[in-house]
Amino acid sequence: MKEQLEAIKAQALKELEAASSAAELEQLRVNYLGKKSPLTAALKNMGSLTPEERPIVGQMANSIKAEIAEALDAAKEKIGQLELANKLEKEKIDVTLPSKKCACGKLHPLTKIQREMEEIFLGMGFSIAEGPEVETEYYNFTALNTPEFHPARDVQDTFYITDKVLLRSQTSTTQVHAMEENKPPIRVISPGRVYRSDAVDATHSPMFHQCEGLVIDKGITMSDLKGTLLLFAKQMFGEKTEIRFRPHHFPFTEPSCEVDVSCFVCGGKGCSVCKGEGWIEILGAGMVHPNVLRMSGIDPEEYSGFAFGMGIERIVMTKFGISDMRLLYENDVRFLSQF
Ligand code: 2NM
Repeated sequence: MKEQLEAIKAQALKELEAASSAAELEQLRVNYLGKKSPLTAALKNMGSLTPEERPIVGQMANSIKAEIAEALDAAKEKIGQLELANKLEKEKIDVTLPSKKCACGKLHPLTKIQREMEEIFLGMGFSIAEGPEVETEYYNFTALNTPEFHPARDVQDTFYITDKVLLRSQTSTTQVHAMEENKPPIRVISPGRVYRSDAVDATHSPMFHQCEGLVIDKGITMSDLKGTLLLFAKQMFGEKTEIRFRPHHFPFTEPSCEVDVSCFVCGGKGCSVCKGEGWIEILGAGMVHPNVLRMSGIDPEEYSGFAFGMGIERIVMTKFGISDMRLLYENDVRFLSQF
């Protein structure tokens, strides 16, 4: 019987030694310490022993049980640590690996150029004035010295909401508010959306973006206008850019002019971008008409000012070589991702 018990112990310890997982250990615990273990079976045969032998064998069986239990605990501990180490090794993350590149959104080219313009004029001391896109006829036309029967006022050209309320056709509406609300000196630009009843084609859209500018102070002259626009052109189109003024007419300025920049592609020699001209028209400008100043409460005897206006689409298109304006409104990612 003793030999039998010793053999069970030896076998149990050998199997424990060889076990390599918590599941195997659990199986060994059931096998050697459970109800159907060989130890239990051996103890059931105690009846065949003499009364003297019984307590000795009983003690021996108990101590073997305790030894096996102890060996099991030790093996459990060892395997637990091994399994943890394996798990840690397997789940190790290299935080120094470069991350996956995610598809990144971009600014719309119109937004890009508008912000670039804002930065340039903010740098010259202008502030940004924004206002409503729904305006009255007064702010869109009358306050800007546009005669009552001027064609621009026609329903053919302007979107009217009622008799007197319309979608602004220029952002100078905002500048009229600026003149009414502030005392000179005034230096503002007003970027934003404007609306004109135009059919859609490669160069027209019923909604487009403008950036207009206004400076009013004592002694402002056409040279201030030229200096400001030259600085703007150089920052927008490159340091070598020159500008030229051609006489023009606007109701809100006198004198008025159109302004060209030397072609930023060929430098003025003539190429496909400037259509052989060497110059690209980018804006309209002039000295603010005395009537405009007077109507907004500024004395034209004391103050003078210049103003200018440009279409943002036209500048985006020339700068990026876009030949069809519709591309700017379709939001095709294949197009937008190029800028
Ligand atoms: C242009 C051309 C010339 C202009 C005039 C004004 C205001 F409010 F002072 F009268 N703002 N912008 C102006 C002048 C706009 O756009 C082609």
